Amino acid sequence: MSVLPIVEIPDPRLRLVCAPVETIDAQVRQLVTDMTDTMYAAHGIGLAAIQVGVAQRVVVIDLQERADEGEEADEKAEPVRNPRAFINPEILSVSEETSRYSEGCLSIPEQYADVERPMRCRVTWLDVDGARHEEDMDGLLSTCMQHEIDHLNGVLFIDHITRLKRDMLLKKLAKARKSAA
Ligand code: GNR
Ligand code: NI
Repeated sequence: MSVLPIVEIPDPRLRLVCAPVETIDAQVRQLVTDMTDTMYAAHGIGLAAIQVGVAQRVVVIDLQERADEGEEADEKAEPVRNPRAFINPEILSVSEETSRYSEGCLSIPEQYADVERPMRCRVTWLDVDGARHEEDMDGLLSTCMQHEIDHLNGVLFIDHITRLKRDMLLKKLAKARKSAA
């Protein structure tokens, strides 16, 4: 179990286009394990490999949605962990309809902005055993997957907002870092 340090802006590695995984070997599986540990430790719902400094097309996601809707709901229940790994994920198609979600990013700590994206997407990827999958995604999973695939291409959620909003957000981040230092 390894929790890895998370790369934050303005680290230039976050702007790299990551390379596809050629062989799913023990090293890739260890990366997936470490990324999953890191995502949970940072209380994120997703993580791309470049956020731990590895320029490969690997993503982990766990929306940590409580699977307890119903009469047996226990307010104190731990969220059910259901980590998913996506190797070489690709968007096959997106819906015309869009949605807005207040996004955050572990590489841009504690800053949030509304981002408009296609509401649904169809995604293909390989799992850690090399099996290919295809799935229609919507809701938060669709948003998160698009956010993570952006990371694989060197794109951050702040690239999707107006310059005015981006400048304000970056100023707030600089201020927060200054007062933390
Ligand atoms: O933890 C995260 N929350 C989140 C909220 C809305 C849209 C996307 C995300 S992903 C983010 C973790 C992260 O930075 N992944 O790259
Ligand atoms: Ni992110």
